[in-house]
Amino acid sequence: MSDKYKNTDYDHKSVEKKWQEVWNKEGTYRAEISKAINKHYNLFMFPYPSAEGLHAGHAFSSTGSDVYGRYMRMNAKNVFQPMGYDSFGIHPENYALKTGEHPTTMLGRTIKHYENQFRSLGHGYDWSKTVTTSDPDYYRWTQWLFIKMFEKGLAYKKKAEVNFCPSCKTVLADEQVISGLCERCDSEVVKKELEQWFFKITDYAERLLNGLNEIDWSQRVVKAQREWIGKSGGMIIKFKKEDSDGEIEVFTTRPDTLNAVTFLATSRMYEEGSKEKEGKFTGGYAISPLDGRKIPIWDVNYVAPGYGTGIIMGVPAHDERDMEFAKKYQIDIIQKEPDESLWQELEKQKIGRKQTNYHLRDWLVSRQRYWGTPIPMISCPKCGWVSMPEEDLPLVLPTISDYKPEGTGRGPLANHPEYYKTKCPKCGGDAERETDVMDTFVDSSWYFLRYPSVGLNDVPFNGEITKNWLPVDLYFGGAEHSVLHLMYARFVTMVLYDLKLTHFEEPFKKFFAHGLMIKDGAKMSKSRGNVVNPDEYISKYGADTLRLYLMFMGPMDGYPDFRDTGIEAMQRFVFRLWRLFNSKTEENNDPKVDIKMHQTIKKVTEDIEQYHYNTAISAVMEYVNMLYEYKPTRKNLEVLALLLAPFTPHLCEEVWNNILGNKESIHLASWPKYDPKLTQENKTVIIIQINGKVRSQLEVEAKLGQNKEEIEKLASSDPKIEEYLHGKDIQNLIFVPGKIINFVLNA
Ligand code: ANZ
Ligand code: ZN
Repeated sequence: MSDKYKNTDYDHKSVEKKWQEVWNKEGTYRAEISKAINKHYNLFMFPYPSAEGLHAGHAFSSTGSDVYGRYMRMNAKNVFQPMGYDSFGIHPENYALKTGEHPTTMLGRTIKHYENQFRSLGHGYDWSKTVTTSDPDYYRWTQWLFIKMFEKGLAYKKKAEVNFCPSCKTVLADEQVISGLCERCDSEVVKKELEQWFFKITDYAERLLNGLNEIDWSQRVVKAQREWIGKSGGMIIKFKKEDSDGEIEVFTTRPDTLNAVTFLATSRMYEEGSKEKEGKFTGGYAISPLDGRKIPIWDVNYVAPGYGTGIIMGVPAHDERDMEFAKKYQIDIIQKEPDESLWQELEKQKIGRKQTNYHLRDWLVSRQRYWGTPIPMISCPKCGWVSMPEEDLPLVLPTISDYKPEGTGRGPLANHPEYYKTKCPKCGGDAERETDVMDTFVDSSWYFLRYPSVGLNDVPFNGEITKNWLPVDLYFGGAEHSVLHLMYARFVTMVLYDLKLTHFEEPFKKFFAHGLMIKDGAKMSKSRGNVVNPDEYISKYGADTLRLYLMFMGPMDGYPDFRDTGIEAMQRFVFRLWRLFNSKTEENNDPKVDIKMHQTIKKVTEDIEQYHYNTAISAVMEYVNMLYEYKPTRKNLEVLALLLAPFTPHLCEEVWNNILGNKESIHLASWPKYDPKLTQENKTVIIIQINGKVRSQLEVEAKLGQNKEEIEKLASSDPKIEEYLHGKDIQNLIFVPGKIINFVLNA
């Protein structure tokens, strides 16, 4: 063991910088793309570079993904962990408008900063395989994808009433309208009739639904996708009009309630997000097919056009919305029990026909903005819509300065004849390019296919490489993408499968939805002034302390609370680790320590596999306590370094090389194995309280749990507890053997 560390404090700045340079130089995290045996494709959702840099939420979630990737690498997996930038779209464009720069200039700066931050966090990305969606080398293939969609009849243009945000001056997909308001700026969304491009995702509704049974995803995300697809089995029922030969068809999931219908309602007054039910009697009547009753026809605001037939049968007795409406307008209410036999009856008499409906709508992919992938379509007066020849791609987005949206219903490119005036690829006559650009979700719908093939310029993704590396083994990302990005990526993958370009229908075998980090008990926001800038914390405490603290705060899928006092306590723990690694080792110690070591390996292994990083770290802390008490063997320290390597990669690399004297990177070393004979437990859990409030817990040998002094010692060195004790006097200590230890502190 080297002497030079004795009594020296741990200098995170020089250690972290040194190892980041070494990893970069030696390509420690480069995947061997050509050698795909035992592969693990570890993907994290790439960010929008639409601010000066990453925020602490990114640091939290990306560390969660990195820990898993590092763990898999130490388990002999050939890990591929890339990073890139979702750099087109309204988020970066708005940010550029704010800073008064052209998006290209702005992104040149911010992307560099994002990359430096990812590096300074110590993440093990393969930087030789990065994608930037606004780069022509990338978006030429997004355009290629659009053309494939068009050729397959899955891209079409139609006049549609669309959601329009007057403040963002653009069209929004249904998913981007949250109870009538724009998801980005909260302005009230209005309806506009515009010609729009759509992708026919509805053709895939049933497959998108069935595929959910095949994948291992966070259950809340699966549930959100099911609901978004919204399959319902129902019936279309025909009503005759009273005064003409006309017929009205309604869609219902409850034909068994037809005997209690008292009105029909059309969608003619439909409004998005309105709460109060409104309506107007049309003056017309229909005839109930069951008993010939006269049924008034109303126009109402709560029936949506474009779902079912856009007309409903109102059954106040069995439907709450209809009841509310009927009461308000004094429409009859008939109390009759539902009649199951009507399902058969109505079909037999040809009054009704069974129909399956989906809530899923076609994906609106055109945007009247500037900063997006240009749509490679040409409108010819003779030939109609013609796609560009593939060999002419990329269709480069021109650099223009008047890119601010005007809200006229046409994008800024429509002011640039030098861009849109062209010739028809079919007949050679005068024609015009589409001036809308694509929704950013098209860019991100296929980026995971590009990563392993980055550098190949003649194909979007190489067949052999794709066969070897896809699907993604673990996708780590935010639950807010449950229905947009994750649905679109699945859809696009299925289309490519049908085109025989991929061998799988589901792109992400596993998806883990991480939680959201908060600060001092509240959501982070600029107005609250509680936004955590990871750079400051890395500089003050080091990336390892930050990583360890982020992973220790709470469950990865919860709402962990970031507190400055917490990270300070974690820094003291990191120093404690450092002193331990630098202490003298023994050749043999108490057999208890060996048992604890094997139990810790088991616990950390099992916890990491379930992303329970916080409890894995707690187990390591208990082990550290024991090593302080009994003096470690060299083996004990080796195991400690290995178990912590995914969490504190720099410190462990330093220890591995310069204290334990190994030659290769700890991150390429093997994960420790435990001996099952040594891990059988006889344990109790001691609850640790501060002033009667539960603050942490200890898992200890049953016998040890009876010992007041020992438990006091262990409990006070738990960083969560240390944080409370720091600088305070203990007035009283209450100990219930085997159960509770309560520190009573003065105020
Ligand atoms: C009569 C009835 C009686 C209904 C009852 C429900 C309960 P899901 O499951 O979402 O498919 N509906 C049909 N078309 C609609 C539209 N365009 N806008 C708003 N509501 C519409 O729900 C289908 C049910 O929602 C249909 O069944 C219809 O109301 C209503 F006790 O018909 B029901
Ligand atoms: Zn033509």
